[in-house]
Amino acid sequence: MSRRTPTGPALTRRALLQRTLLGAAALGLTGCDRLSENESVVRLLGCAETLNLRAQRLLAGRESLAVEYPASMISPVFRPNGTVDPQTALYRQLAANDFSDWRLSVGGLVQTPLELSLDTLRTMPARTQITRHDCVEGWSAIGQWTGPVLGDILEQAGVHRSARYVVFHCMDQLDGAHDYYESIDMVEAFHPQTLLAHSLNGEPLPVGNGAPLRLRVERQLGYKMAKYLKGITLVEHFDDIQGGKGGYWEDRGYTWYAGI
Ligand SMILES: Nc1nc2c(c(=O)[nH]1)N[C@H]1C(S)=C(S)[C@@H](COP(=O)(O)O)O[C@H]1N2
Ligand SMILES: [Mo]
Repeated sequence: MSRRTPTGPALTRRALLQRTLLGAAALGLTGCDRLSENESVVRLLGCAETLNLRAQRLLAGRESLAVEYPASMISPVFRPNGTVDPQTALYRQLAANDFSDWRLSVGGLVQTPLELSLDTLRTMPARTQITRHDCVEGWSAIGQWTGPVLGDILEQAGVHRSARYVVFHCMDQLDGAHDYYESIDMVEAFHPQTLLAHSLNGEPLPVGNGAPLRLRVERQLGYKMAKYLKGITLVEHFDDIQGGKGGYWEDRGYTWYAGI
């Protein structure tokens, strides 16, 4: 996996894990300190993941920014991956009308549920950022994303104090049976680079890359960046959503916190 940044070779996952465990030991973190006592591999990975999240937040800060690149570094082709042309009836129908009937619903633990049209989202104050996308399968691409900051939309809806996660519901099914979905915590949701992108490289999002709207969570791996959004819900926990692990790939074994 390419992990190079302008500041030098970045960490491999293994190095990050080692560093995380050392850092955690140095900081005297508790809770995952019984790793030697014959814990199962799954438990070990679970602990390592928590340490990864905690270490990133401790060492880099809640507000640390992902690297942004100059326009000259934009990849000529931003490879579409995963679902590239959703076949669900809902998506086919909405795409046929150029998404004029599509609405993004924002609901769950909010004061004012919202239904936002693409026109509304396109005319909201937006942020543009050029970032590198890293897929767990081992490829990267640099693209320019534009769209409203998720935090602005959440503020508009008024997040209830009991909300702990934002869940993203998608219109595609990789296996023909389960909707793709993802989730992030409130720190990630209100991060200044977390966008609902409607444009890639200055053009409306192509179908391959998630039209009409997709999530950008720049400090995490590609699978967190839900494409083909239809709704967002604020929840206290995600135990009762599909497999209960917080995402389509998480339900199939990937880690929930996919920090780069
Ligand atoms: N709805 C949906 N979102 C998705 C996926 C998908 O299959 N369906 N694949 C994920 C993965 S693994 C990656 S790497 C990125 C790919 O984004 P891209 O198609 O713009 O390259 O989208 C992520 N978001
Ligand atoms: Mo990916």
